[in-house]
Amino acid sequence: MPAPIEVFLWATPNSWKITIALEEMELPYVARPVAIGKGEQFKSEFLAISPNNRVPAIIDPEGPNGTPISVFESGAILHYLGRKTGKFYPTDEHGRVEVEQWLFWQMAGVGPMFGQASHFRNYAPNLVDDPVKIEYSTKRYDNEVNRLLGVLDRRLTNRTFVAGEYSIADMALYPWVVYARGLGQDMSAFARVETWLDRITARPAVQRAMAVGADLQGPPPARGSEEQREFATALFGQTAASVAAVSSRQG
Ligand SMILES: N[C@@H](CCC(=O)N[C@@H](CS)C(=O)NCC(=O)O)C(=O)O
Repeated sequence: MPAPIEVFLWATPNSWKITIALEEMELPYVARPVAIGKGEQFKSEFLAISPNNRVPAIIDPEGPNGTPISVFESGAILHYLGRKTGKFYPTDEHGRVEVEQWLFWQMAGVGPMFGQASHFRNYAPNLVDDPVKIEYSTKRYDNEVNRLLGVLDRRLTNRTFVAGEYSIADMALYPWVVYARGLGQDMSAFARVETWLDRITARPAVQRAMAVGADLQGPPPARGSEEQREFATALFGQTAASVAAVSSRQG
């Protein structure tokens, strides 16, 4: 039995990409929660493996040549796990490029845009008094989510998965796209996306993966509460100087 991979995560779509891959690849792992709403991502031991102060990150004690390796950025982790196991990541160049372009599309488009849409819908209204101030941003990111769902829907015409066989590209997309159901979009306009989501949701490995850490995060903290102040400072007030200051205080 190989030593378990340590997965530094929180209850977030980027983290679930990795638990999905680990479950599907049948790799043993252990979850190491990082409470990002409380600022644990700034601790120096976490920054040593994830210098961007973001989850997910992994430590594989049995990395290349049997030596430990740490990896941050979910796309890099998925590539690493795909290469390590030879699963869900084709080795022929045509298949590989197909998977990579949709994986990069997720990393550069879907993740950031859906993330901002969620911020302006779920968090900003609790932080900004005047709703008019966030109207433009909310619309801007809602439109992007809508456009990207349209791209995915077109891509899934006559396809079961996004890039040939079920792959790390589907694993990267799934947790974000399933999240779009709660972002105010009319999903009936994206019937192929819905079918693809249902197909992946039915996979037992995906169900196990999405349950990991699901109990860690509740709803956004109440407006004006101390918890909300701590949460907003940890997550939305970050600058280079603040990260350096918090990290040196936390050690
Ligand atoms: N591009 C990164 C994004 C990771 C990311 O944004 N993670 C969020 C949770 S989904 C996080 O750790 N936030 C903590 C923070 O903002 O400090 C990846 O895909 O790994």
